[in-house]
Amino acid sequence: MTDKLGLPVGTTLDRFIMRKQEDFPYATGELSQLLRDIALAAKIVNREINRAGLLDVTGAYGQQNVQGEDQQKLDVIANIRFIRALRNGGEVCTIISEEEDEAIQTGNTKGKYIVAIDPLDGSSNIDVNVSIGTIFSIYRRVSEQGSDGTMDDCLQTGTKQVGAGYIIYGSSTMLVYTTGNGVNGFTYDMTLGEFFLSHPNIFTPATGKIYSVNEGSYNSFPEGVKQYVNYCRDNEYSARYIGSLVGDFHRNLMKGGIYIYPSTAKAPNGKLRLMYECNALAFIVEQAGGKATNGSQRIMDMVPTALHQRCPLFIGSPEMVDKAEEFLKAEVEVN
Ligand code: AHM
Ligand code: MG
Repeated sequence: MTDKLGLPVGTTLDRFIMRKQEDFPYATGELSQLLRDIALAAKIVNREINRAGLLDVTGAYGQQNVQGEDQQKLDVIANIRFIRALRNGGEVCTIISEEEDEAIQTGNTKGKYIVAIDPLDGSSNIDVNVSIGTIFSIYRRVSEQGSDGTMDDCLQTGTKQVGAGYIIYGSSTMLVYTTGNGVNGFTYDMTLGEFFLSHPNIFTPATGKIYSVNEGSYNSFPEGVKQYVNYCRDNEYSARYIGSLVGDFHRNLMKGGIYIYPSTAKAPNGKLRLMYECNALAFIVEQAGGKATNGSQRIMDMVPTALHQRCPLFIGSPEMVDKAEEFLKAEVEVN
């Protein structure tokens, strides 16, 4: 099995990134280096996650451990690790993170790139040994190099992403990413400390039989979403929802399915964030032949107005997303 470049399964991530770069004669190698920085931080975070139960890093931030030291929650640790790796790398001028209120200037004013990151998604699963993930998007800055990144650099539409990916810390750890030329997945070999190409050229099935939505909130779903969920039930689809977006998304990407986080009474704009979660996964799913919308509009066309903006998300196999949208459209027409 090979990827689009003919690289065989078992190729290391480093070699893979290098080969991709060779295909662009004018590439400076900065994006390649940035991806390596992310992979390095992922290895470190993976190590912390694997030892979580032993390290007093689970539980709420602000608590103290038995030695009276401040505990750091794993998502705070992950945030620190990724920011440090990106700052040390030098290619990124500005980072926006789900864990930070404001944009972080790295001080690398010559850096060409902006990174948007959810360092550790699936907070409710962190303490209980269920799959969690990191999600990232990479943008090219629009302002001149030589100063800090601006709000315009940070608030670009999803179509401007030059790269996006996620790391899933699950039964094995995988890094899946795209730079706009297909999606490839790499599995981490802990004994060698390397990611190896294991899932070249990922394509998602056009349709599937898995739906992932928090049905506990069913009563406050919009009518169209209720009807789509009823349609899934009537057709005996499998409900699969672990409450870790990366885990639910990854399963559906591989097997065919739809993930939905609609607007609810508690979360009128949905819960997920456009810049840290939705755009990256939308880019990946589209590159894999899938679809991502907010119910009526393509996620990657949404114009962001705030760093922490939320939006509903319908993502996965294209025919399933289309079907869900049909129900939503019918609801709008009735009203
Ligand atoms: P987080 O960024 O605080 O971790 O929240 C995002 C997570 C997603 O991973 C998951 O799909 C969703 O929240 C689950 O939310 P809910 O418990 O409302 O179903
Ligand atoms: Mg999150």
